[in-house]
Amino acid sequence: MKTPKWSKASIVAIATILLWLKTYIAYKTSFDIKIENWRQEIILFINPLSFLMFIFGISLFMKEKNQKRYVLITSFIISAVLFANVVFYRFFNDFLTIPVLFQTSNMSDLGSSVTELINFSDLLYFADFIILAVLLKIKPKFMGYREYSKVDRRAFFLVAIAIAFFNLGMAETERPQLLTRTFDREMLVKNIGTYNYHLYDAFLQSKSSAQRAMADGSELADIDNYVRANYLPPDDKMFGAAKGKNVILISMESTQNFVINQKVNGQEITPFLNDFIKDSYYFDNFYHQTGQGKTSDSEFLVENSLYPLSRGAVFFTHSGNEFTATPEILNKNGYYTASLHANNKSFWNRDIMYQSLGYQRFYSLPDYEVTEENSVGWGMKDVDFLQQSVQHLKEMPKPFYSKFITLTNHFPFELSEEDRFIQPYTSDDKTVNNYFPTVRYQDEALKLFVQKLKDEGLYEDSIIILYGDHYGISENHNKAMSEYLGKEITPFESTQLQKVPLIVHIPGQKGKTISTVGGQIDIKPTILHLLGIDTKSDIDFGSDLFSKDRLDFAVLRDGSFITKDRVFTRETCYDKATGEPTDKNSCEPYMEKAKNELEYSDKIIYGDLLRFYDKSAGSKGSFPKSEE
Ligand code: GP9
Ligand code: MN
Repeated sequence: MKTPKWSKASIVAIATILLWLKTYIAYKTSFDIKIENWRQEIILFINPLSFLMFIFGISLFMKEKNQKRYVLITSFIISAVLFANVVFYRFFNDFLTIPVLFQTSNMSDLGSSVTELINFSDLLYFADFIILAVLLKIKPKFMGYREYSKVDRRAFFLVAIAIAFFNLGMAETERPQLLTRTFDREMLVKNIGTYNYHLYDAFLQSKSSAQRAMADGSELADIDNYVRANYLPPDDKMFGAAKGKNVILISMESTQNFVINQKVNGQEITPFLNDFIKDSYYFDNFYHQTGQGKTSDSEFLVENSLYPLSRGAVFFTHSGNEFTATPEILNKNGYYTASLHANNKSFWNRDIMYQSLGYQRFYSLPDYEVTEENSVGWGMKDVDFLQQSVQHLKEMPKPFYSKFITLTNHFPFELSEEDRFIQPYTSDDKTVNNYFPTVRYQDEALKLFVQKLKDEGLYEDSIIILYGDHYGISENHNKAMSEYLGKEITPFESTQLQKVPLIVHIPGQKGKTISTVGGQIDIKPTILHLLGIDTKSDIDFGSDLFSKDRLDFAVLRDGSFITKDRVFTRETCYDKATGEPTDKNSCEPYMEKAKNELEYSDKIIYGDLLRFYDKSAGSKGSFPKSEE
C-alpha cells in the first residue's frame, strides 16, 4: 500500500530539528554559557526554535524544487553563521557583532590565526547540512513533499509565534529589561538565542547607521556655541595641582550619598570613607546622571562629559562613534591608560567601547585569580579585586590613568558571613536591609586598597577619585527607605537620593567639603584641569567642579534637574529649603537649559558628530571638517 503523503516527514521539519539540536549541542560544547537554574536551561534549549521555524517556514510557500533548494542553502548559511561564532569565540571568548566584523584590528588578529583555530573535526558543525544534502539526493521513503494549505501554514506560523513569545516571556522573568537595556551579549544569546541575537544586533546597527548617515557637520555649530558659552576657566590654584601624578579613579558600585557619615543599628556604614573625606575634597551635592546603561552610562559620562542616552546603553549602541574621551587625551599627554574590572570583558560591550575611548589596556577576568572562595554574588569580591590590582598598577608605565570598577555592592547585595562587618538593617525589605553590610564591605575593601597603595609607594604619587556609579536602592523600596531615613519619600526626596559621593584626594592637600551642585558629567574637565590640561576646545557639557563662579546645576537623564535652591522633577518645581512644591516659574529659567543639554548631547551621539570636529581649530574652527 502506498503511504499517504501527509504521513511523510517533510524536509522543512527535518532541517529545523537538525539545526535546532545542533545549535543546542554547540551551545553546550563550544561556548561557555553559564546556566544557573533549570529555567535558564529550558530557555537555552528552546531559544533557537522559533527563529528556525520562521526562516524555514518561508519555504512552505514554495514548490518542491525551490523548497529543497531554499532549505539546503538556508541551512548552510545558518550553519556558517553558527560556525563563525564558534571560531570567533575560540579566539575572543565573545559573540560576533556587526561592528566587530568591521573592526579591522580584531579581524586581522583573527585572520592570522584562523588556521590554528579550525580543525578537521569542525566538519561536524556541518553534519546536519551533509545529512540533509544526502537525504535530498537519495529521497528515502519516509520523506516527502506536499503542498501546504493556507490553514497548514497559518497553524505552523502560529506555533512559531507562540514559541517565540513563550521564550521571550521566560527570558523577561529571568532577566527583566533584557532588550531595552542590552547589557551583555552572553546574556542575550542565552536568552533569545544566537540567531535572534544577530537579528537584534543588525537592527540596532542599521538604526544607528541611518541616523549617522543623515547627520552632517553643520549641526555642530550650534552645539559648539552652546558649549563655548558655558565653558568655565579653571581656578588658578587648582589648575595643574596634580600635574604628572597618577590617577586612580574608582567607580563605587551602587553607592549613594545617603550612607556617608550615617549609621545603621548604631554602627557607621562607611567608617573608612568618613575618615578619608577629612583630608580630601568631598562633593556632597553631586548626582549620578545615568540611564538604562547603569555602570556603563556612568563610565560614559565620566570619560566624555556627554550624557548617556535615554534608552539603551550607549556603550552598546554607539561604540563605533568618534569620541574625545579622557583616556585618549591623556594618552597624548604621556599617560598610560587602563581600566580594571574583574568581570567578563564583553559585559556592557566594554571590550569594544574601551577601544573607542582610547584605553590602552583592559584588565578583565583573565587578569585576575578568581576562585570560589574569593567570589560572591556577581563575581570577584572587592577586597581581592583591589588587592590583586595593585600588582597591575605596579607594572604599569608611569604616570598612569587607571579606572577601577567595584562589584560586590551590587543588587541583590549578597555577602559571605565572614565579610559582614555590620548587621543588616531590620525592615521587612531584604534588599534595603542587605544593602548596608555590602556598602560596609566595600568601604573595608577601599581601606585595605589605600593601605596597600601606601605600602607599595604609590599613594603619594597618585590622586584618588572615588564616585558612586548610580543608585543601589530603586524607588520600589521607598517604604523601607522612608523607615530608615525617617521621612516620607516624595518625588523631591527621590531626586535627592540620586546623590552619589564624589571624593577627590590630592596628596599634600587638606581638602574640604564643597557643596556646589554637580554631576558625573563634570568629572572629565575637573580631572583634566587638575592635571594641568586645558579643556577650552573640548566639547564638554560639564564644567570643572573647582572653578569659581560655577553655576549650581545638574540634569538627570530623565530630564529632572537640580539647581542651588530648586529641584525640578515630574513636572513639579520644588523648593529645596522646604522640600515642598513651589511656583513653577522659579524653575522656568533652567528648563530650557536642561532640555538643550540633553538634546545637544543626544544629537552628538546619534549623528556621531564628533567625527566632524576639528579640535585643533577649536571654537574658531570652521565646520564641517571633512571626514577622513
Ligand atoms: C558589571 C558591573 C555591574 O560589569 O559593571 O553593572 P550594572 O548592573 O551596575 O550596570
Ligand atoms: Mn553599577
